[in-house]
Amino acid sequence: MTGRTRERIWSLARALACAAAGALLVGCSSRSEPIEIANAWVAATPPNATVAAAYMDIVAHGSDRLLRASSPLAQQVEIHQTLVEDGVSKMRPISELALAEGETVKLEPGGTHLMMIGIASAFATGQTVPLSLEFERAGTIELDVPVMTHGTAPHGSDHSHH
Ligand SMILES: [Cu+2]
Repeated sequence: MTGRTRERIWSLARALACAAAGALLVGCSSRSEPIEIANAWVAATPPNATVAAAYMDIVAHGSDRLLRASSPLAQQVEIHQTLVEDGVSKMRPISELALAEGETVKLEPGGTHLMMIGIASAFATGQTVPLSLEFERAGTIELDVPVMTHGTAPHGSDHSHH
């Protein structure tokens, strides 16, 4: 058994133990995943759209940087910031997104988001969109992101289970 395999089994065992103990106990959060993605969604688009925006919460357990993103359904995916200049809201591409340790970075409407440019076809509710995020340290994380409309999209972890 390699050290890496042993490490994986150990972290699985710890994750199971944590789940049994109640996953939200302080000190019980698994540190095996350097980056966690939560509440990811892609906004549904009008029928003839060529762009779509993706949103999510990125939790970094160590400092990291989101270097680039891609999707087989878009020609390119840019990291965008929304800025208000002279009262007009504008989007501007940024080359990377810094993540501080322990911080949750929210990609949300009106703020930072991923812009999918040159999408193959419109995105409708019920569909999922593959997204690949490349982090400097955590490596590549593949996601299947549900398409939602603004009204039904997740707003954060305070939306707990019923
Ligand atoms: Cu944008």
